[in-house]
Amino acid sequence: MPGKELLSNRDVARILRETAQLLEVDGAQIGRYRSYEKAAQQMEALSEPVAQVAAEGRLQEIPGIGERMEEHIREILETGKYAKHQKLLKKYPSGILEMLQVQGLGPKKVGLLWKKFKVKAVADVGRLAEQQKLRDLPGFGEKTEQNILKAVAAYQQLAGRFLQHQADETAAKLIGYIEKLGKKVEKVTAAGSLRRGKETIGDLDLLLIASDSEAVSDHILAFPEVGEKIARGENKVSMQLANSMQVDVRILEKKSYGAGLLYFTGSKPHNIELRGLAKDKGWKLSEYGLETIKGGRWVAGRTEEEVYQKLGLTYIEPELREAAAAGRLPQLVSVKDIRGDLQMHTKESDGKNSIEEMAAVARQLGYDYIAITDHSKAVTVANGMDEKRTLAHARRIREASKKLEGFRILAGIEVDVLKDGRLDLDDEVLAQLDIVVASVHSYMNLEPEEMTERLLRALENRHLKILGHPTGRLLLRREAYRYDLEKVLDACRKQGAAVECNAFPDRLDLRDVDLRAARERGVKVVISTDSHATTHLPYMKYGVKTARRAWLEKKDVLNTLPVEKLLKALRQPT
Ligand code: DGT
Ligand code: CA
Ligand code: CA
Ligand code: ZN
Repeated sequence: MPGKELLSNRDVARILRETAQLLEVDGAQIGRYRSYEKAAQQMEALSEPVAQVAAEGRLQEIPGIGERMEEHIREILETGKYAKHQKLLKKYPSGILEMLQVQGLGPKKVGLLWKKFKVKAVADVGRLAEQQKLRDLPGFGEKTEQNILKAVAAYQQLAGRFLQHQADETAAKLIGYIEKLGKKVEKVTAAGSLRRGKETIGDLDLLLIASDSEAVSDHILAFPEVGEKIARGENKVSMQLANSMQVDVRILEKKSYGAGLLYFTGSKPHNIELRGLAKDKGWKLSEYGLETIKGGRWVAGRTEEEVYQKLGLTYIEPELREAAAAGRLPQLVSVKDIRGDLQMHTKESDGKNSIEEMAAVARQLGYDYIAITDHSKAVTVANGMDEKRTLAHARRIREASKKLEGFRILAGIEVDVLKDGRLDLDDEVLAQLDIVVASVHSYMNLEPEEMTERLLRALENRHLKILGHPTGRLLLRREAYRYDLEKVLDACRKQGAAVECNAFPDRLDLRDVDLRAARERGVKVVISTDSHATTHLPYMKYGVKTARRAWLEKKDVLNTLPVEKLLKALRQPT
C-alpha cells in the first residue's frame, strides 16, 4: 500500500468510488452511495492535490463536499484507509469490484448475484450464465444473460490492461525517479505498446543505458510504488507496482541501444518482418544488434535509424509499426500542428472549471482558439442547457473572448442526438453558434439499422458540424454502438460534416482503423479532448497518437487550421 504522503487525488477517488459501489451492492439507499460517487468525481477533477486543499481547510469549498464527507476524506488522507470501505471489503470478496467492471453488471445485479449464488469472481458469473442459471432471476432474462456472457468474455480479454494516460503517467513518474541516479543513467525511454500509442497498454517496457547495472537495479526495485518484485536478472528487472501495473526494465549497452529500442518497441509482427528482411541480406537481427549470420560481424545497432537504413527502409515512426509498412510513408500530424481544441465542458454543464480558466490553460498549451461545448438539455445528469441557457452562455463566451487578445473562444454546444435522430435544440439557436458538435448519449443499444437511421437523420441537419465521439465506446468498459459506420462516414462526406477523434483516454473515438476509413473517404477529422476540467486539456496528445496510427496528416485535421480558415472549412449552414 502506498504510504500517506503518496496518496494522490486518484487514490482518494478510488476509495470513495469503491465505497459508493459497495454500498449500492449492499443495498444502501441511493442518497448514501450517490454522495460518495459525487465526491469521487470531484477528487478526479480537482486540479490541485487534495491533501493541500485539506491542509488549507478548503475541502468544503468543493461543491457537494459537506462536513461529513470532509471527515471521511480526512480519514483517508491521514490513515491511507477508510473504515467503512475496509468493512465493506471484508464483507465481500475482492472479485466483487471486478464484477462491477463488467458491462451490464451494475451494483444492483451484482448484489443480487452475491445474495443468490455467493459469486466470488467474474469467472463465476460467466459460468452461471453459461449454465443458463441467470435468466430466471428478477430483472435478468435470456437476452441479459447472453449479453452478460459476452461481456464477461470481453472483460476477461481486457482485464489487466490500462488506459494510455495511466501507463504514460506511471512511466513519467518512474522515469523521473530513475533519472535521480544522475550520471549513472545515460538514457531512459518508454518502449512497447506505449511508444506505439496503442489504445490500451498491457505492461510498461522501459529501456535504459546505464554504467552500473547492479546499483541501477537496486535503485529501481526501491521505487516507493513497487508492490511486488517479479524478477531480477543481469540486465533486466520486472516488478508489479501498487496500482497492479507490471513494468519490465531492460538495461542496454550503448552500442545496442537502437536495436534494443527497435526490438522492445515492437510490435511483434513488425519485428518478425524486419528479421525476415535482415535474413534476406545474410544478416541476423536481434535486440543486441544487426550482425552477419556467418562470422557474426557487426553491421548496425546504435540507433533505430541506422538499422532501418541498413535494411533498406526509411525510418518508420512507432505509431506506424503495427502496419509494418515499408515504402512511401505519410508526414504524420503532430501535437504542435494543433491550433485549437473543439470540444470541452465548463461548470455550466458537467465541467469543473469556468470559461476563462479553460481558455487560460489552453493558451498556455500554445493554442490560438478553443470551443466551449457544454451539454444540451436532454443530458439531465450533466445539467444540460435548454435554448435560453445556451444563448446566454454563448453571450458570456463571446464576452470572455473579446477580453483576450490573439485568442478566440468559440461559442459551441455538444448537442444531444435524440432517439429519433433530431437534435436536442431548436435550429434557430444552433444557427447562432460557431461550433455544433452532435453526440449520442442515450438509447445506446438500438438495433443497428435504427442506430444507422438515427445518425443519418442527425447528419441531415445542416447545423451539425462535427459528429462527436461517433462510436460511443468506453475503453475497458463499454462496446461501441452497433451500426453501419461506413454508411455514416459516407453521409459525413456528402454533407460536409467532420468526425471527431475524441482524445479523452477512455474514449479514443473514432479509433485508429475507423479514422483511416474516414480519411480514405475524404471525411475531415477534428481532434478534440472533450475536457471536463483544465487538467484534461493535455490529453490532446492521445488523440494525436491515435490519428497518427491512422496515418492522418496535418491536412486531414481541421483544427490544425487558423481560426478563420477553420470556420470556413467546417460545414456551412446553407
Ligand atoms: P502490451 O504490453 O500487451 O500492451 O504490448 P507490447 O507490444 O508492449 O508487448 P510486450 O510488453 O509483451 O513486449 C514488448 C515488445 O517486445 C513487443 O512489442 C515486441 C517485443 N517482443 C516481445 N516478445 C517477443 C517475441 O516473442 N518475439 C518478438 N519478435 N518480439 C517480441
Ligand atoms: Ca508492454
Ligand atoms: Ca513487457
Ligand atoms: Zn459527449
